[in-house]
Amino acid sequence: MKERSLRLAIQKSGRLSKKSLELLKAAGIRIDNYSRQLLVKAQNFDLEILFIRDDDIPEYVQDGVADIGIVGENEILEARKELNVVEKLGFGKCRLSIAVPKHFKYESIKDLEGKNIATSYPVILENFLSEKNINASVHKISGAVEITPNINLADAIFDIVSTGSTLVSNGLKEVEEVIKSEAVLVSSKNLSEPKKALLDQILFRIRSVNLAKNNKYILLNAPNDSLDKITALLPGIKSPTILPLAMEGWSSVHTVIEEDDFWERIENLKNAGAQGILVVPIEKMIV
Ligand code: PRT
Ligand code: ZN
Repeated sequence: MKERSLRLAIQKSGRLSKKSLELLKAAGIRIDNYSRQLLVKAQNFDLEILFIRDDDIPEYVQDGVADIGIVGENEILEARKELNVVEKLGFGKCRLSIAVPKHFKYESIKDLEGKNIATSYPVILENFLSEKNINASVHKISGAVEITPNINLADAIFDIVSTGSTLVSNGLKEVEEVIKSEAVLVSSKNLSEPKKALLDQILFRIRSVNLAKNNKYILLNAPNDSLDKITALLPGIKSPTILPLAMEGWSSVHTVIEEDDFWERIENLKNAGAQGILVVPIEKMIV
């Protein structure tokens, strides 16, 4: 019997859905007509996509109902499932923090002793409190955690924070950052060899896409007597390409630089004599 395709679980509708689909598309995996279906086959890759709630993804992947999944690290830690985290994906970034009403005189974690804390992530919170030797009562609440202190249901909350504006608009302040999280690609611990090979192919594509996103192709002109200074400022994948310009005494320099320290590097390049700097996005990058 032919083994079924590799099956990927992604969030059906929520904060990670759009980015997960965009990543598949950028990796050249085509899925048509996916609206409102639970399970869809990719057009041009031996892959099925299962659309489910994010809370269910860790369990489905552990049990082998899906082979791989895209989910927030927070959901994996909370679910305590045995999974392999294959790759961090760089989207869905947030932190999970403890927050208290803004007038609460908070000096240290000891101020949480004996308090009631509401959260949708009791496992992560209990681990943190026991690591810090704090006895507090943890109440599991499934939604709108941020309103509980205002209605006297809790003294503090533990929740996902991204910009922090939800906390502020509920009169709360962030006092302890417990973990950082982002979307990750996870896989079941017992994939068959053919499925592992498919996963490797997908992973190779995802890495090329994400690497390209974090890098820019840069072209600039420089007088030949500044070339040493300029190439010293450019890391490149190997080393920069240098081509003579039609104008005597000038060259064109091409290389790849990382997005992170981009502006700082451009500034240094200008100071070293670079002119006509062009910066171009890269679509895929294979190293
Ligand atoms: O229906 P389903 O169960 O699939 O979805 P869900 O409602 O449980 O999850 P969803 O779609 O809200 O979030 C999915 C994942 O996105 C989370 O598990 C996190 O890994 C990640 N993520 C990233 C976030 C946020 N950022 C975020 N800001 N998840 C939730 N939030 C909430 C947060 O709780 C707060 O109440 O957004 C609100 C606004 O945040 P501020 O700080 O920007 O105001
Ligand atoms: Zn959920």
